[in-house]
Amino acid sequence: DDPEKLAAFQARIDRGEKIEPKDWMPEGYRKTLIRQIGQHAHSEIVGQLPEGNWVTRAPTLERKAILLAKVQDEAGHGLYLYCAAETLGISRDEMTEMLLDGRMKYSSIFNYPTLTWADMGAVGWLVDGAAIMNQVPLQRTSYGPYARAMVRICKEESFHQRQGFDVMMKMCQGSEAQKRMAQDALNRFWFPSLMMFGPSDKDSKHSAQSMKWRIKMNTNDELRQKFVDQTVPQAEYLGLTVPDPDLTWNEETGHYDFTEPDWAEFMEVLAGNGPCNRDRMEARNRAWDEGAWVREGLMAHATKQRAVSVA
Ligand code: FAQ
Repeated sequence: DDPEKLAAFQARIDRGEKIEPKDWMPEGYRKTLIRQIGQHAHSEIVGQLPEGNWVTRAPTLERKAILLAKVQDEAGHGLYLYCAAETLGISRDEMTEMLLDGRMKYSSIFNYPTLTWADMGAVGWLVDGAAIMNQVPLQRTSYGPYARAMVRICKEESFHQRQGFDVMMKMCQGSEAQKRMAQDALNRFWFPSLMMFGPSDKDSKHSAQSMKWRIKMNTNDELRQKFVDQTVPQAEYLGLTVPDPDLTWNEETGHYDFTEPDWAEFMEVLAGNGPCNRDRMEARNRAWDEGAWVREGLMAHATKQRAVSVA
């Protein structure tokens, strides 16, 4: 890229201007955004699977309606995000194919199973909680379509987080067995939720450049710390124990000290060897194959309509 153009581009970012689809941008900026927005979109779509697992088994009609609405919101988020990525010159089909053949990732968290109803509480409370922590600052990200998509997505994610906390509250006010289920869900989802923020800053290969371009507004460790600080008092309120014996409030820093997740496990999950990676990819591949006739039908219809309007 031409150094003068690069400098002018960086100056726009530094002034806090939004970059729009038709503006000049460095190839690396475009590629990073496609990677990050695409990964985010795929996460929303794959993220429907662990919760979809409980739609037919929700304990009441009301809980079922709420869960169904949440899962539908996730489909909507995926679609907005694919549209935002499409403004960068890639198609949704291309991104889907890249997900299916392993060239693109989705969030590690969705490779963990949802074993009990309490997991619906833990996913809403912790997974959506972590998602919000990451996404609220992204409302100010430098790429216009991404920033605008985040505004609506964050509103819906807040509702998701509250419904998860509400499920946890009910469980924690319930029988001993229900409390044990809630604690077990927290035990299993705590460290995987901390992994959602990505590797520690010293191992994050993209953070420095992405922050310079304001594609990311914070480092992975900053957001992870904020999440821990926010979530620990919520666990206390629920009467649950965070599964980290070394978790302590640090008067000096004004933050909690906590144990880092097991990064070897994180790398294994990223490499495709988490508990549910194969199931998730199989489900997405099946949906893609079984939906082929719909896509073909729509294309045939569109071609016909075009022919009619030309004639
Ligand atoms: N999982 O250099 P960095 C949701 C990869 S919320 C998988 O630090 P970066 C809502 C990373 O891609 C979840 N891969 O990378 C919901 C890179 O690999 P690459 C989605 C991960 O991009 C709730 C490598 O590691 N949210 O779905 C993960 O600067 C409930 C090096 O890492 C977003 O995507 C991970 N956890 O920072 C839905 C938010 N972490 O591509 C349903 C937007 C890192 O070079 C139910 N994304 N990697 O091969 C971001 O903010 C960033 O992309 C990070 C990673 C922070 C995730």
